[in-house]
Parts: sequence; C-alpha cells; structure tokens
Amino acid sequence: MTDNKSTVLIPGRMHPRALERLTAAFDVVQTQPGSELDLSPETKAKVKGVATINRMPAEWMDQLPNLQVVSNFGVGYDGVDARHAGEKGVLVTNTPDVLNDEVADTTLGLLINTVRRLPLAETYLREKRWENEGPFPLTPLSLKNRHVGLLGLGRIGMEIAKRLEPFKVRISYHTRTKRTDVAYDYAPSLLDLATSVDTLISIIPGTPETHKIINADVLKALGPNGVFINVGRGASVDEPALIEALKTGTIAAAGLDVFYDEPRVPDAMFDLPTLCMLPHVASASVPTRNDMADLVVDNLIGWFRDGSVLTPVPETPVRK
Ligand code: A2R
Repeated sequence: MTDNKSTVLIPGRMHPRALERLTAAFDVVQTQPGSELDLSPETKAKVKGVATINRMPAEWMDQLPNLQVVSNFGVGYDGVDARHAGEKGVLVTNTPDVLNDEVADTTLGLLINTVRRLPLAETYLREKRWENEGPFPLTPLSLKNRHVGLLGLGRIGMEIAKRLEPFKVRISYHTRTKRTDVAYDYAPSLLDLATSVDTLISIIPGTPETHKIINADVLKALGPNGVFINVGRGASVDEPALIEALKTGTIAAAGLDVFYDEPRVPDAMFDLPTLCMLPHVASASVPTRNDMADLVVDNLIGWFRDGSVLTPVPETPVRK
C-alpha cells in the first residue's frame, strides 16, 4: 500500500542508491533539473519531504505548503536556504563526518599534485616525451619546509591537519573562533594567516560571510612562493583575482577542486600550467558517496518514523 507513505520530492539528480532506498520507503516524485518546480498544485500539496543535492531555494520551499524536512546530499548546503527553512519551521539535514577522511585524503593528493606537478608529469610520460625528450623538468616547488595555513579547522579541516603532520610541515589556521583543543598557531584574521604562511588550504563553507574572501589582497600576502588549495567552496574565491595572481606570479601555484560557477570553469584557467584542477571529486568515491546516500535516506526515514534525525544543520530546530 502506498497510501500511508509520505511523499518525498527529488528536484533533479540523486545518487542511485539513495534513489533506490527512497523509492522503497516513500512515494517519490522526481522533477527534471531546472529553475522551476514543474509540479501540479495537488502534488505540491502532498510533498512533505525533499531529498536534494545542494539545491532548495526559498521560492521552492514556499511552493510546498506541507513541507517538513529537507535532506541534503553533501556536508555543504549553501544551495539550500536553511535560514528560510528555519523561519518556516522546516528542518534541514546534511551529511557531515562520513566524508571527512575522503575529502582530507583528496586534499593531500591535490596539494602534492599541485606542488610537484604530478598530473603534468604523467601526461609527459603518456605522450612518450620521457622516451623522446628526456626527463621531466624538475619542479620549482617542494612540500619540504612549507608552512601550511588552514582556513577552516572544523570536521574536515582537522582531518587535513592530522594528515599534514607526518609531512613535517608547520601548521597554522584561521577560524572565527580560536580552538582550545589544538596546538597549531592561530591567526586572528585570514590576512594574518596568508601573511604568515606560504601554503593556504581553504576548507570553509560557502556563506555570505565567506563570499570571495580569498581575494587579491590575500593572494598578495601569500606571496610568490605561495600555493593556494581550495576544497571548500568555489564561492569563497575571487576567481579573476586568482587567475591574475597565477598569471603574474603573485603566487606560485594553485589546486582547485571547487569553482565559483560549477561545472563551468573559466576559459582562462585552462591556460595556466601552475593550476591543478579537479572536477569537484573530493568525496567522490563509491564507498563514501554510498555512506552519504544512506545518511540522506536515514535522516528522512527517522523524521517520518518518529521525528528524529541524525544530522540536522545548526540553522534549523529539531522538533521532537
Ligand atoms: O569560524 P568558526 O570558528 O565557526 O570555524 C569554522 C570555519 N569557518 C570560518 N572560518 C573563517 N571565517 C569564516 N567566515 C568561517 N565560517 C566558518 O570553517 C570551522 O572551523 C570550519 C567549518 O567546519 P565544519 O562546520 O565542521 O564543516 P566541515 O564538515 O569541515 O565542512 C567544511 C566545508 C563544507 O561546508 C563544504 O562547503 C565543504 O567543506 O565540503
């Protein structure tokens, strides 16, 4: 009987395992990705839950009069208007912790690829240039003796820091609130951090406060030996300023897994040999994405079973 199943809307794409489990547990309505919620008023009135990949603007919430919960696939939920949800009494959940190790591992890979140019070296080999032209050029940069600054030292940032320790680099960080449980040097501002380190790793959420905070001043402070790595959100970066900084040697290199307007990547970035780019894959392994998919579904199942969820976001209240 489908009668007593709650209706869950999926506005756009969804991970296959989440889709399969959601379809078994709920009456699922899925729309095509787009800017409109293409549903009849009757269907809109039935929707009590939403499962989404970082997309739930206020306008959509306002069209769903009986919406109770939005379960987001991903730890970052900058595409979900959680503040608006909170005002409406709609609960929002995300998928923290289950991706910490994967994202931290990828960050170290991206850092080493950026500093030691390993992707370019592999391309060199595959193009038979090693055989025909001789050894790949020595890399100007090394990870040795670097001073790494973490912008963000939360769940993922801490895992990155722990992985950096065996690499024998010095570690500093900036967050709005100084942590009392770590011995790393604290910088009271992003500019202070960029001034004191030569390697900056951004692992902060996309919020109005973090919008384009990695700007020309920060990159200048990082300096000509500077390396910038972004595994947080592309919206935190002033991309034209970053392109200019790489072109002019204001900083030495950058590695990006995230971009301002994904999946669109500025043309100018493709021409920069000192830029290492990944298509937002930090958490993108089958096991980690399966864990994220399960958390998306388990949050919804818990909510509709007894009003309990595993991972609510801080902006929205948990009602019992
Ligand atoms: O500022 P604090 O003390 O709340 O520290 C958080 C820091 N953070 C900031 N740091 C400087 N300026 C800001 N305006 C600012 N806003 C937040 O970012 C904390 O150290 C860190 C976020 O940690 P968590 O909330 O534990 O997030 P998690 O799981 O590490 O993921 C970070 C982001 C996601 O939001 C996605 O955008 C991406 O990584 O996957």
